[in-house]
Amino acid sequence: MKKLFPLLALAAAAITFTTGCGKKADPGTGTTDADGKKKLTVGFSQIGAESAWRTANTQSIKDEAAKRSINLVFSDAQQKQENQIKALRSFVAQGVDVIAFSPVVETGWEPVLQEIKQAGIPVILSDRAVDVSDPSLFATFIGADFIEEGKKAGNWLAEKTGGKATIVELSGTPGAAPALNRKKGFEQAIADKPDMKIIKSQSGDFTRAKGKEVMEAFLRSPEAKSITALYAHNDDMALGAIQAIEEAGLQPGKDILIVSVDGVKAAFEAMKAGKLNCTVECNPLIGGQVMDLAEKLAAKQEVPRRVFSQEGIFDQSKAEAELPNRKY
Ligand code: GYE
Repeated sequence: MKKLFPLLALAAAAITFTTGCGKKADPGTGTTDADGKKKLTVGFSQIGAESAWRTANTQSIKDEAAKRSINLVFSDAQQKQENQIKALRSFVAQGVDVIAFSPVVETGWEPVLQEIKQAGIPVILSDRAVDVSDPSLFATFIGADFIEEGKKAGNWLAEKTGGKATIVELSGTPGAAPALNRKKGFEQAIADKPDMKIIKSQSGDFTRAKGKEVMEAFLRSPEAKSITALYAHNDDMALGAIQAIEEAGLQPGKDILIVSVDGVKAAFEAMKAGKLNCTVECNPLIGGQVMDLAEKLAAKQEVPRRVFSQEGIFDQSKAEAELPNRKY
């Protein structure tokens, strides 16, 4: 990997030469800073742009890299694992200093992580975890506690309904850590509530469009009339479902109680309008924590294996006061 740096430096110099026309190199781009010192290069493979959460997360990563003058090689996988694997391999080929990525699903990463390990590049898992048997395949995982989020959603609904609800669930991308664990946590929270039942569960792939489509199907099913609550693994799917519920002539937030996860601005607006009842916060603004870890790993310092992001829970009563504070 070391051998590639002179090449990259040369390429950066060539770009400066051909585009600069005598002007000074922009210190925010390229692989060297204004004094010609080598910048830290971080390869980041993002899942896609499936939700407002993801868009805020991408922005946070990019902003933080720019702020620290880190050379960020960013790649968007459009929600496909194969694209992420390609991006990771290209980071190895480019000889980046640190690799960070947000794995779309939990499994299937061993071969590429092995290649990265052989190249001696430290790996940060950002936001989502992987399921691997060899713990040395990544250095650290920074992200939320998805089981805890699911529990918070389940506990809130149990309290709100006095332990009585006929629930439909919109789950996230199949095989994704937040989908698996938000389901698990919610089920744990309602396990001792015999009158709380999930009667349907289907993936809405974390998108608004799919959330709407699946909710429409739920509302066309023979059990439609019995539905009293919706649990959506993210706000975008809940917002899509709200549209479907309204189009079916029902009142979201009243005829069907809705609890979701993320805490994006649009969810707060929907709560203010009485259409969404509760959102469990999941903080996407982890760019600072990711870049802290990248800098430490590049400097061969020790980092914790697990770093948590902080999160809260908000219902309609807190929505209006919180709305102006929302940054995503
Ligand atoms: O909740 C969802 C996004 O991995 C925590 O991914 C993230 C989830 C987030 O698409 O909106």
